[in-house]
Amino acid sequence: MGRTTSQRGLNRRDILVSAGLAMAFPGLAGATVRAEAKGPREDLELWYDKPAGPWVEALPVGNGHMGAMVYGRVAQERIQLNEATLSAGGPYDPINPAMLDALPKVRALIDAGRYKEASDLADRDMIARPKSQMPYGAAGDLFLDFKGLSEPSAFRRSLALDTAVAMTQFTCGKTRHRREVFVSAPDGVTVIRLTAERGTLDFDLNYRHPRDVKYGQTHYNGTGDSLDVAGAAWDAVESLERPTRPDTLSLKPDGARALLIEGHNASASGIAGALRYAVRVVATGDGTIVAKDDRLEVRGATELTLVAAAATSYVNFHDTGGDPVAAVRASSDAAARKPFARLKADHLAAHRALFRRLSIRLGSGQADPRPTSRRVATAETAPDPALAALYVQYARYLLISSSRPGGQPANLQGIWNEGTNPPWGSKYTININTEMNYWPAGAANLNECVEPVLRMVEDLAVSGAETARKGYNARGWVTHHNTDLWRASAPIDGALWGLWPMGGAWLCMTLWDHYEYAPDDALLKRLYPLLKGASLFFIDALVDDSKGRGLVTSPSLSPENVHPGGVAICAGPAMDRQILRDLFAATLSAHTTLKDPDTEFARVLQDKRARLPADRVGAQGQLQEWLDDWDAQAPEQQHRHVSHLYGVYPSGQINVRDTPALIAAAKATLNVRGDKSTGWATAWRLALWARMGEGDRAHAILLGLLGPSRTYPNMFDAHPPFQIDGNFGGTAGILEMIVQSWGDEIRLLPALPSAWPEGSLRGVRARGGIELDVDWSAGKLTRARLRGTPGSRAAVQCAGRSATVTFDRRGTAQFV
Ligand code: FUC
Repeated sequence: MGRTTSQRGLNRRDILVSAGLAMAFPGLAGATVRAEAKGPREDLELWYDKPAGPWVEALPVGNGHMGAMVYGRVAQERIQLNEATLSAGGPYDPINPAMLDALPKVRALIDAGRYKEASDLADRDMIARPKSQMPYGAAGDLFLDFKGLSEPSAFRRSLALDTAVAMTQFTCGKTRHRREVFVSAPDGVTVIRLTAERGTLDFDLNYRHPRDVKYGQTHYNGTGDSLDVAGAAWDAVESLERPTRPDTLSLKPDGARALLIEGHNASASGIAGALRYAVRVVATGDGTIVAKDDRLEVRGATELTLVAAAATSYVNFHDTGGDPVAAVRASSDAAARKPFARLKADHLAAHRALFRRLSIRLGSGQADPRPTSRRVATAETAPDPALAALYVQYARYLLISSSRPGGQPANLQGIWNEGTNPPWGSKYTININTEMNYWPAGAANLNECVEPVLRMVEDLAVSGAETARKGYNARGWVTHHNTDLWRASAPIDGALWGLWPMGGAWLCMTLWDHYEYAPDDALLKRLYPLLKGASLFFIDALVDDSKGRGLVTSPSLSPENVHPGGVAICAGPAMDRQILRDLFAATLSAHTTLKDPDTEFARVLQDKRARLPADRVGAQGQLQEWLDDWDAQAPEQQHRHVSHLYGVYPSGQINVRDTPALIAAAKATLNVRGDKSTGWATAWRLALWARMGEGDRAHAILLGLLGPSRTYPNMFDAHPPFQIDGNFGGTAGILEMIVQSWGDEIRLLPALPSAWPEGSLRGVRARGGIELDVDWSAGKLTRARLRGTPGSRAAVQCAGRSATVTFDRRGTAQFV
């Protein structure tokens, strides 16, 4: 579709996002916010009738900088904290000094079909030192140890997605307790508000240091009401673990009503911890508040507000010289001076400016009256369309809470992680997982949440230029399958996983997609050097295939999948060719739009693009994962990664309109791979079937994703264990069932499942900077309103009917 700018002033209900946010992120300048309340029957709450037992029952809150998990326990409330830059280690360059010498030898072994030897040599001489990257950590726990409470009645804890407030309410004796927790983006602090009606609040606030935890593969396999949550007893109390406090940890009063915690991050894999961190908690309210030794004591209060700030000395990936104590003092004191009502009002406004842009109703929209955990427990067997809609809004909530302009991108667990030893280091796995985190951002009308990825890629273009030069003697920049807070870009873990030079290129496509959803000249100017640098690397690093089939990446692999040679290392897997076709096309498009005078670069890039081998259909009618037809002999036939289907989704290179033969081959591949996989891999299968127009198949897969083997009671995605990508990928897939935009066309209800005959989706976005409201009934479109740039046009189609709509003076258009 034509290049358009985001619509402005289209609607009286629209309000502009704050100028500050717009300045922080140029792509946002023209974005609008709908302050309209959502449909009256939208179900926007997670709720439970028991306190959280395990971590995956606690409720997440966050502002992209701080995250917290709220347990809603009675006698001892536990609020587990995270700070987005509290990772292990410090600045480091892990490049293997032998890498460049090994490169031609590894390539020659691949050409000779001696894959095992190539893999062994790459393991020894190309994989980084250390071979692991730095894990994300945790910022410890706040414990509120209450005195004199008894077994509660009328217990309820909830997370309201429209307010981003976690609430716990219960009655002990005559006293009604109410606890609210939110993380404010405008004030940069976690706010904990406690009230007691007809009674008092008497507690000590304690802190437990970050520590290793046991990550269960907790599997909520229940289908009945009793298996939904483990829960915690009302008087459950966890240990403060004082005897194991690290020597580097200090807890002390910092003024009469404040507690200051200072600590040091961990070392990992021989990289010394270089960060200091600080947490500061300030109490305001009635009663007696005293900071004493390592705690805050509160007695006889009826209303109390705790503000908690957290910071580290991280400035950027090569500078750890910040002052976290000054930072937490400034933000916690400023917040503590504001009345609670003001803190909450500012938080609500900032959250709703993003959250209220989209509403979704599937089915009747009536909220199921059961606690959320019980809905999840039966989701696979008793379809609950409103739970699918809630899943979409929860993912939007999670993205807003874990990825905001100025912060870090959402990592494997968003911003929420319990211990210092998380699964896969809670890093950025960029052979699918980080990209998947951002799949829904454009359609879900949360473009500015992509801003942290833009800044991460700007960092990677710096660290990755060193890796390109030292490891490949190439220009431009390269990043492999994983990165971390320190923007490490060399291949890690082992040749089976790490030797894949496409991570940066795929991240570039995440940014390009973002640009397509919200076209903006300033953003394009910022993207172009990144695209050009990523392309330059491949101009230098692509080699001729040994069998004359064109230009290939070598060494590379089809992410994490072993071919019949018993290893993953190979040349020119399908996914690499598909990503490069997209990367080069985007680079050439930007080159033209921005009138880059470097015409030689464009000529070379066009030539290289034309020489990338085309997608191939193999002997089983499948889309070939590798250049050779190895698929049927690959040891793991149901492998979770479906990398060679990148071309179908998230890309649109292979699609039902232009390449039906390749779509048939993609279906053959997916039928062998199966519908059930890890959380994120299930979500990818869902999005693929949706993109191919198979709504009922996509819906069947969705039921598995929403059920208790892939969704925890707090609705976090279960890989297992918890990984947030499934929440985001699943949401992208659901939206893809209702509205698609690819190949310069918008498709309405392209994969609507029979299970959702009624519904509406308002405020969804399409590529080209277009926003839509879509309603349907009895499986048929009843209303489709579009908003776009006045005078521009958009091609729309639904159920075989196509039309080109023109946006009027007010930027509105109607298809139905
Ligand atoms: C990739 C996947 C795994 C996991 C990890 C974080 O390596 O293959 O399943 O998601 O990333």
